[in-house]
Amino acid sequence: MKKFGTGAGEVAGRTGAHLLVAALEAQGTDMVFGVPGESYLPVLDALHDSGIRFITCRQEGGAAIMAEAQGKLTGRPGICFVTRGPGATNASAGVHIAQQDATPMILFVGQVARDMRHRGAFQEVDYSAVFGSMTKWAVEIDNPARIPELVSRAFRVACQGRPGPVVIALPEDMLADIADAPDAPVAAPVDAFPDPAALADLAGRLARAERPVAILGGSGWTADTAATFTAFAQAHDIPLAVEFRRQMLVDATSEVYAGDLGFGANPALLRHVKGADLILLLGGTMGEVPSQGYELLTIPNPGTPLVHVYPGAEELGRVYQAALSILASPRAFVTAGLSPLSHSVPPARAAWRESARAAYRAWTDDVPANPGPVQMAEVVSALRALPSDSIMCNGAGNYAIWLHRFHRYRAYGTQLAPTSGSMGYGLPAAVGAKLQHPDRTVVALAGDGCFLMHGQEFATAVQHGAAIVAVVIDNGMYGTIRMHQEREFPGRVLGTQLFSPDFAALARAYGGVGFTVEKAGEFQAAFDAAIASGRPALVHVRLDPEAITPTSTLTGIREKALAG
Ligand SMILES: Cc1ncc(C[n+]2csc(CCOP(=O)(O)OP(=O)(O)O)c2C)c(N)n1
Ligand SMILES: [Mg+2]
Repeated sequence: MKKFGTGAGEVAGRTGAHLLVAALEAQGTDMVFGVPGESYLPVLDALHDSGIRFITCRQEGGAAIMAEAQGKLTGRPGICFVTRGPGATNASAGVHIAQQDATPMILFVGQVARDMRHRGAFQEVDYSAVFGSMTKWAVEIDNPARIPELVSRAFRVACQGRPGPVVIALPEDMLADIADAPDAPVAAPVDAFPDPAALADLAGRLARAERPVAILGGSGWTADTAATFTAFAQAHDIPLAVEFRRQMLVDATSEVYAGDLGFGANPALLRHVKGADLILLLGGTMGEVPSQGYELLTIPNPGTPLVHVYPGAEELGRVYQAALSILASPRAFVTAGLSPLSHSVPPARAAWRESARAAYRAWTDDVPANPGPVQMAEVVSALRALPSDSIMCNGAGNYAIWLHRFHRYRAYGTQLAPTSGSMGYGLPAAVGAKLQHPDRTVVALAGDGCFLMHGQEFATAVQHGAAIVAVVIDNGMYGTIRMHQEREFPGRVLGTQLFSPDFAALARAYGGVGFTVEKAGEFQAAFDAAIASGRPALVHVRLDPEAITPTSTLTGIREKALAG
């Protein structure tokens, strides 16, 4: 590392860029994602001599998503570097996902020189204004001596309470300035722990409940806490549901797992939630999607007694006035809160738990046959057969319905899926995940629309040796929107048709391997070969456009709408 001496080897200071890289190293960062820019050249130079790996990406949205995915997997902020203006606005795709998913993440952005600000200088952006509502904190550092202070604070802000993204703007001249400042210690975020009186209250409620349901969601979990809570639920016959895209919080083979509250949720699960006499909401918020458009619980009085456990006070009582609010992260609640909740189980509960479980099995065991030769059941069965630590990544599109409904997520850290419904997430998330866990199978499931939103990051996978497997479900359209179009304006198709490239050839052109599946019975062999190749691979699945959901066809939806 370049240091600046006043004589006899004495260190008088470091550049802002060196202070920044040292601050990241002090927090344990060993990998960052980004697209380079002239606005932060000194940082690239400082990274040159560091132990931090810079993953060069092709578009800042992809880079930010990779960082967000790492944040989801590790619980520590994923780090992304982008240039000012267009780099920052491209990266906003990942920042918004981190905000909605409560994922710790820090985006560093170049900024115009300090003496040029507020003139509309080249690529100038007011970061607090642009990112203010999308982040927990957006800050510009104009004094290099404050880098250790503000970067360590950013790590805390990103992790503490409700986790989320932080944006730090770095004026380019500041990065070259020299300052004398000691490194800050590693930020050790603190957890909110449950109040013993609240736990005693909850223990009484649980002991009396004949039809409890626990709904798990949010972030701030670990593999241990998720498994421990499931074991508690098993010992006490409490059915577990999860919020939208949080399937990995409960082992789907566990006898307490009752399914997910996503789009198109199992009507029998909704009946169980509505019929519950106690709802324990742990780590989630029952936002628009899990609450089925704010219909499942009434606002502000949820109707059913609700106990809400959440790591940020600002969320407790924001929408629902719970019977009992507990300020605690899922991790802290499970660590400190479960023994006081031990109780003898009312006899009615076993049947209640079994009925919720039976409803889940009936909804998810068998994948219905679909129109056309290639069967989505083949895709699901190949995914189910993967090792239980395999990581499934997806964006938005009807193709994801099969994954969310039928795949058996077995463990925490095996699902990367944006609750914000952001298309294009799966591929870059898979690259971030594979670089984090090179020994695991990482699958990016995408539609023909979804894949090309960040498809260029397949080049990043090849360049950095991330042997992901992309499975592209190609139905020749933005299927979800076409489905809504047929429902609302039957037969008046506009803007939803897609003409796509030969995806397998595209993967090969990038330097990966590609397979095409267009007949029944071909998928498993192609998928196995993709994994066995040990290289970034893509399986292009041609799906009949009529196969719009597991249980409906496009024509059926149109005819129903026309019939009025
Ligand atoms: C970034 C972004 N843009 C647009 C949308 C709206 N949208 C949701 S699903 C969808 C179509 C997805 O198409 P595809 O990936 O091909 O999946 P399919 O529904 O056809 O299975 C669109 C356009 C979105 N969710 N995210
Ligand atoms: Mg499609």
